[in-house]
Amino acid sequence: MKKSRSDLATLLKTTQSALIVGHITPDGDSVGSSVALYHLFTGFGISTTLYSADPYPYNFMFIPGAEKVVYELPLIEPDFYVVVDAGSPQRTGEAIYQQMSVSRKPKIFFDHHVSYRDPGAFFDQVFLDDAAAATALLVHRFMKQHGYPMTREIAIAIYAAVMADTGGMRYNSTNREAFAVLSELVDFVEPWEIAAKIWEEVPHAQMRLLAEVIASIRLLAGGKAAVFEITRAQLDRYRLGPDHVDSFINYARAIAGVEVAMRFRELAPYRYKVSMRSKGNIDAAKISNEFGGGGHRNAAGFEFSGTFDEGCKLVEEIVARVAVR
Ligand SMILES: [Mn+2]
Repeated sequence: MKKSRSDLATLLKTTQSALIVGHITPDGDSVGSSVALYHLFTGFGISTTLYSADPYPYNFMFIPGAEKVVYELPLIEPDFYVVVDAGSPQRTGEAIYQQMSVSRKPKIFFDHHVSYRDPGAFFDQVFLDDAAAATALLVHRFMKQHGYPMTREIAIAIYAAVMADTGGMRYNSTNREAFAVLSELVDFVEPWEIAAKIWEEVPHAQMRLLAEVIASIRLLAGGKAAVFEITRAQLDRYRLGPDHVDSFINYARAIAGVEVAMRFRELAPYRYKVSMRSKGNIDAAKISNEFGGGGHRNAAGFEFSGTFDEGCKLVEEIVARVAVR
């Protein structure tokens, strides 16, 4: 027998507890969307666990409520689960994915990634729109739809998430809805303060590593691709985590003539997490799908086995193939 489908608005009135999870190596949208829902749920009197498999990035910890995050799964199961911004339920992390897979509790999905084909098979209710500039905007739509009042805490979370996923309203995903929602939220937040918290609290060690990385950028495919590596030794030397190097790719992408920037971050010997940012004509999601990864048109990623030099060779081939127009 097919289980009856649950919807979030009803769950908020009929349940006592919830667990919210974003994706592994969380970004600002994952954190902001999670925290916004955390405040919404606790406002309904729901005991809410804000869970993450990986640490929240340091520059989004200023969002009120982000400090509530826990990195251990609670022993008691919640009445329902919410997954945000993850692309697929697997990208929430191994432990939580296993738990949700065997659970009969309702599961809700908020996302704007296109890579996941059949969310209805896993989730009871799906808020999915790949035209949304950030998952947090889908949270905002849900609140609007039900007339839930905006608060300062929720506004900060949503504002920060949208700023993060649009690169400060600069990326291709930036649209009318993003501007309209931020404009509405200005009644609740200080825009300059949020921008400063996200981008202008850079540790000195991070800036020094950035200088090293910028000097190492390789231009490939006739200058269409900018590629660089971040090794584990470098992160160790500067005592930095992956969240400190997330923004580096934007400097590679900013070089004139570059259509796609790729960052090879070493996970283990001969194993890299590759992040891609493209400017316009190159479809990053299409490239990453070939490697079993996913993402958006202008921001995608995958894992790569081999040396950095082998990776560069592959980038040359791929870009030569996809950059034809
Ligand atoms: Mn997102």
